Amino acid sequence: SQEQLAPGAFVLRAFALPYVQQLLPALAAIEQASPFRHLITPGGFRMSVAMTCCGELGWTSDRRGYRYSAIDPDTGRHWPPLPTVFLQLAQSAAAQAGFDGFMPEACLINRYEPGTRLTLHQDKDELDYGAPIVSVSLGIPAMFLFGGNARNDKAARVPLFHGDVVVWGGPDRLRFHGILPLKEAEHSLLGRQRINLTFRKVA
Ligand code: MD5
Ligand code: FE
Repeated sequence: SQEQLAPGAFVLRAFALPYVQQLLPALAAIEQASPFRHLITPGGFRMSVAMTCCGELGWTSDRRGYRYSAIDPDTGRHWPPLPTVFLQLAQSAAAQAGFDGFMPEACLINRYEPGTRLTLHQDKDELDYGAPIVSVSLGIPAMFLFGGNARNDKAARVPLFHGDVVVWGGPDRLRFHGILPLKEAEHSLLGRQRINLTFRKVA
């Protein structure tokens, strides 16, 4: 099923389910090459979300700022390449929402455990705001906060479940958004965690 949250925001419920069996081993290999880590924000706070990346570019943060980089600062090596199944999923979801020819350079991988949250923010480190962002939810459920173009705009709450994909494009690409602290839960394949993949065209 397809829900439209806003003119440029589409929830594709269960869209990723046919890919899960191939996604999980690919994810395990990425984790082994570039392990999850808790990044430090420029303000000095440790993020409660654990993160890694794959693709030509990965997103990272430290006291000096946020940036995309071809090198994983924790390993000194390139990020692992984007697995074919990741690209196939991202491109077919983007096309389903009306964005043909989506070519992401980066896949950010966020890991949440019960209690983990992501405070309201905008994603503004990409140069090409015309391209969509594709987000894939796996594992235990989360409550997504979909805000407006100003931090204080009231945010809608959208539950996201295992296999759901959201595509943000056009006018809704720069909305404030976040994730409420996850409730205690266990998923049959992923255990006590939620994994979120976000595919981005950076440059
Ligand atoms: C998550 N991750 O569930 C979310 C999914 C992040 C992040 O927010 O920055 O890693 S991506 C949600 C998103 C991305 C871009 C635009 C909008 C939402 N939006 O305009 O609402 O871990
Ligand atoms: Fe974000």
